[in-house]
Amino acid sequence: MAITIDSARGIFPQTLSADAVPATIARFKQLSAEDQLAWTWFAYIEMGKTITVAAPGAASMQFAEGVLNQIRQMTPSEQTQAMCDLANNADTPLCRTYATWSANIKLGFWYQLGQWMDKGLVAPIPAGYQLSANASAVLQAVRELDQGQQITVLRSSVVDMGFDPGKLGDYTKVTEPVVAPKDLAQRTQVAIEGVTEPTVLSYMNNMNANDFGALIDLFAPDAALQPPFQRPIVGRDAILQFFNEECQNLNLIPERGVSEPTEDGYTQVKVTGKVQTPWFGAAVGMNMAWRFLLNPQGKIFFVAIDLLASPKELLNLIR
Ligand code: 45D
Repeated sequence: MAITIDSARGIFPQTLSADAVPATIARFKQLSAEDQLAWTWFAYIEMGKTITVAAPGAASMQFAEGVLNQIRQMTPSEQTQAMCDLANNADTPLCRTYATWSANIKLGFWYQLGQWMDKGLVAPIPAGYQLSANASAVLQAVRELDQGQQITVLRSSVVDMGFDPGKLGDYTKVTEPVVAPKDLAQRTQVAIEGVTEPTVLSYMNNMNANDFGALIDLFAPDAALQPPFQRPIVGRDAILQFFNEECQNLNLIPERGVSEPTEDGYTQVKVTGKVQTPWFGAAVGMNMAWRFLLNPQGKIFFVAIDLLASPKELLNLIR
């Protein structure tokens, strides 16, 4: 049977990803807009007791500045309304602008609003706000996740707000500028116990160096990359765009893996390890797996990135 992207998605079927994450997100989405905002506030405050968000770089903030200042000048009830509109995916000019932003700009925007809410410059969640029973249950559910899973739920609550980008029609996406790749002298080299495929090692090293030009050269023209809990991104152009928009300054720390030949001269490789996001740095190591399918030329035909169900999964290299 010929290898397709669909068949590739099923390699290393024993890999247990963190299903609790989409399950929690689905429950969160059922809550009212007010509850969603209060829930996010409580989750964020609680998370902040153990880990803190790093202040976003100046570059990522400047794109949201106009809208942030607009919100700051509103009356408190207008501010609350604007935030509820975002949570409701309403069709307002502000929600439409929000929809054009990359994930990092959305996160930076809320990071700033959160600080202003804390200082009382923007309408806070009313003191004594009572979460509904459902919202309290969802908050309890998120407490039981590991930190990597918690920040993934929080990220998704932010990314899914605003007007539906699919309904915007033609628009220009607002993203941070692409950073220059790291100097050769500053680059680090990973070592992966059990894996020697140069393509896999180069994948990790180039991602860590923000060298997306060299990174995309490792992919076959018809390749696909599947981020956690998402559909595969297909084709080199789309994958490169994703790298530029969403993959700057990640820290990939692969630990171990297995590699074996499969049909038609292809090779399948599974690697497990940690990933750190620039938002939390070394404070949060997400437990991840990479499932690669390399073509006979050694190019990446498919790679899935999974957030793992538990640290135990780091040792699961069963084929
Ligand atoms: O509503 O190999 C308030 C790929 C209350 C690429 C608030 C990857 C009101 C290939 C508190 C103000 C990318 C797939 C809101 C690897 C309110 C590859 C604010 C993986 C919203 C490895 C809330 C990368 C705030 C991965 C400010 C897995 C919340 C990256 C902030 C994962 C939340 C990155 C933040 C993650 C969450 C980042 C900053 C999970 C950041 C999460």
